[in-house]
Amino acid sequence: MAEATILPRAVHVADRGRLWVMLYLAATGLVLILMMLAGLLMRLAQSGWLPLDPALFYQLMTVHGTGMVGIAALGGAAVMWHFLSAHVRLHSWVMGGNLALFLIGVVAILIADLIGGFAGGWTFLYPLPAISQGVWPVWAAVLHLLGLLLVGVGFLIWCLEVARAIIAGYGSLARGLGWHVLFAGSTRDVPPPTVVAATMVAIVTTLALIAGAAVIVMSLVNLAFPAVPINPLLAKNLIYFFGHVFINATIYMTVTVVYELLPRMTGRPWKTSRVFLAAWTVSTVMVLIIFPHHLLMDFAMPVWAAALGQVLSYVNSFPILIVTGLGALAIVHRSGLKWDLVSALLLLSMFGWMAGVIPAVIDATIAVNSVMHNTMWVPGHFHFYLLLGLLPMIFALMIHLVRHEDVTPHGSDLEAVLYALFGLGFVSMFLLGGWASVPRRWAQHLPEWMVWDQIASVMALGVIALTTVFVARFLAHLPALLREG
Ligand code: HEM
Ligand SMILES: [Cu+2]
Repeated sequence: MAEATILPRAVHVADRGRLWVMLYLAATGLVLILMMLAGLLMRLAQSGWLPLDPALFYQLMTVHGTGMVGIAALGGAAVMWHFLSAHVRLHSWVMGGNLALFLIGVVAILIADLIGGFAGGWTFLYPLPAISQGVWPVWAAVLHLLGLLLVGVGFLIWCLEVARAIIAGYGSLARGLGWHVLFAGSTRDVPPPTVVAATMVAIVTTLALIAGAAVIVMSLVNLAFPAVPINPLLAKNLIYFFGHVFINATIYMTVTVVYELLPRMTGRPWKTSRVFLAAWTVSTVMVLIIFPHHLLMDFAMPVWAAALGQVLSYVNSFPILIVTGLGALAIVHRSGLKWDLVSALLLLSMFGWMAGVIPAVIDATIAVNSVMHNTMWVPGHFHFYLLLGLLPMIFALMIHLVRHEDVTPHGSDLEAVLYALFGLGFVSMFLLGGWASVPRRWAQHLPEWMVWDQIASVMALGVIALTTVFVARFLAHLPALLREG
């Protein structure tokens, strides 16, 4: 393997940032398994196999949705920081500060949801937090939103540090996106793919978090002074701008593992082409403006916004997917890449991301959305790209960090194959349910729907078992890694 000779192994240099990356990954792994178990409980309840109080179902749904989105960001932050720190100088205390705020926020959210009974969903759509019809007290809604705010502030500081480091290293965010190369044909200071992705993430996540914080503060004011109303359409726009951009950015964080590891494993560098830069710039703009695809059924929205939401959703996903997918294929093709657990996870992630976009694009079509809106199709599409696209990227870094040789032991790639099969089975059941118009977010299902719920429960068990194998491998080596670091 040419790994050590072709590219600098700067990321392997012991430093404090590395320690934080390890702790992030450990926290990600543990919370991930817990949240998956919460998901399993929900699926078992829908299957009719587990009697679960509907109020508890919605609390678990809120904990699961919020927790998973948070964990996607935490794991994504670990991956991106790990690779970005080889290209720019980052202050590692920011990682510690963000983790502290994250954990305090998580405790607040767990108390608010599981003890206080808050169950307004991860989208906390106004005016639901304030109007619970007595299901949860006001303090629970307040505590949940405060917890979210803490997590958001932590990530905002984190994003600003990433932006600062890129500006210090490359001159400006525009140069981080490679505009001097793209528009002026410069060949100097060409940003590597990881820097381009990180620049995009810093820009869009900062904007998302500001909108999120604004609407959370507005909701908190409304909870304290119910006489002060919020324009519901404004609140919904802010929430879905925040939610859409934030969760989308997590996969732009994790994709850096593909840009960095595939080249090392094949000895072929991933060059930054102008097409690559153009794709990232186009997506930077579009990911910010396509969120109205979450409001296609809101008649109060202007028609042009819905039309833009549909058309741009088609265009948005493809540029980065194509440059990443084709780039990965070009690097892997006849490279002699050894088939092991890490390479299998990376290739699975490319598949999961690309295939997962298809049901998303279908749902962003207004004519389809009128039927599919709020059916199981929606969790079908996002579980697809998060479970089979985003998570394998995070697992790939975990396993990469603990393998002693350049490849993992022979046969371990079977674990990735099994994970893919169980995962595909699991998400297909959501999609099939959606196809049959089974509504999403229903604690209890009709007997006709239960067969999909039951198969999904069995598949979820497999997904959880393999996730536990990946995470346990990482955790088992963690003490040794921390001592090295
Ligand atoms: C074994 C793995 C998993 C299981 C069993 C599971 C199960 C579920 C179930 C049953 C629902 C509710 C569906 C409904 O009736 O509307 C749900 C919703 C959700 N899940 Fe998962 N899930 C898993 C993994 C994930 C992962 C990996 C993520 C993200 C990284 C995720 C994010 C979400 C989100 C954001 C929601 C929406 C909650 C809401 O509607 O407010 N899940 N999941
Ligand atoms: Cu969206």
